[in-house]
Amino acid sequence: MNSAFKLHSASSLLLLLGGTHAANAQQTPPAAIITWSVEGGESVTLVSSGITNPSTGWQEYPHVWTSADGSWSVGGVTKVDWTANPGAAVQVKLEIKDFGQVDRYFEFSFDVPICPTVQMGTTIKGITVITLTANSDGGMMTCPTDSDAAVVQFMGNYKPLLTFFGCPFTVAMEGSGNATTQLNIPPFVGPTSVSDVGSRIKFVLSGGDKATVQTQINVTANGQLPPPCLGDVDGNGAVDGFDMAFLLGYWGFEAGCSDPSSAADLNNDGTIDAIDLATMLGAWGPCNP
Ligand SMILES: [Ca+2]
Ligand SMILES: [Ca+2]
Repeated sequence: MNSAFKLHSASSLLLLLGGTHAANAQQTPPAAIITWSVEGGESVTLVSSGITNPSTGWQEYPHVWTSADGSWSVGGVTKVDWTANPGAAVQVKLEIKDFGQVDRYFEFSFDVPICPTVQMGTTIKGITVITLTANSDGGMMTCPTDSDAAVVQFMGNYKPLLTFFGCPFTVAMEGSGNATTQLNIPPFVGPTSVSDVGSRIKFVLSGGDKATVQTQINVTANGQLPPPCLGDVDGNGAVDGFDMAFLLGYWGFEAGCSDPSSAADLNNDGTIDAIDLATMLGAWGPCNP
């Protein structure tokens, strides 16, 4: 520890003793990654920080896109239930409209962070409902012809977990109206830990028609985490000097829930500050003595 760090630590303690607690700030959520491509064109990646719905506590990532010539549009929202800790729920709704006269190939992916990470083994289940709304000429949704195509593929930790609706796949209507197909994903044992959930969707939609894709994925922790020891950052069974040095080393940091520094954000308000230091001092000593 150099002298500058000691000085910094000392002034931090003085700040604690003399200052007032800052108002709780909303924790900065990590970004979701949403990617789309139309007609096999270059993929467009959107990094969205989203908003927290104050009434539900869910994190919501809205997304709306329209083509430059107005021939197609995509709208929807991805929602993540962080309050389900130690599990998580993810809902995605996409509405795709092809206003033109030609069939178009749409491709989407999304990856949303789960905070905190679900650990101790996971069980995953889900459901996808695809609805085709056809105009008077009828309509059709099919999967593309490339060999790796999947109409819906579920991801965890950025790796494929399950692939469904492999080609050939068709939802068709004669005349105007709706055609719906539903996919239930029975519960299955997932990865040991899951830090993000996503899906991949590819299909061709006929001109003049609309498709709605709604997906829900639930991740449940199989095991029980050991009882928490607030302030024991390194998990050595005591709140001690290492933990204090860690906290002071990240003093003033904005701690996103996926950042290593978030271990020192003991009150989960997104900032490492005097409140956390006071909490640590209050818990000083062995865990569960
Ligand atoms: Ca410790
Ligand atoms: Ca804090």
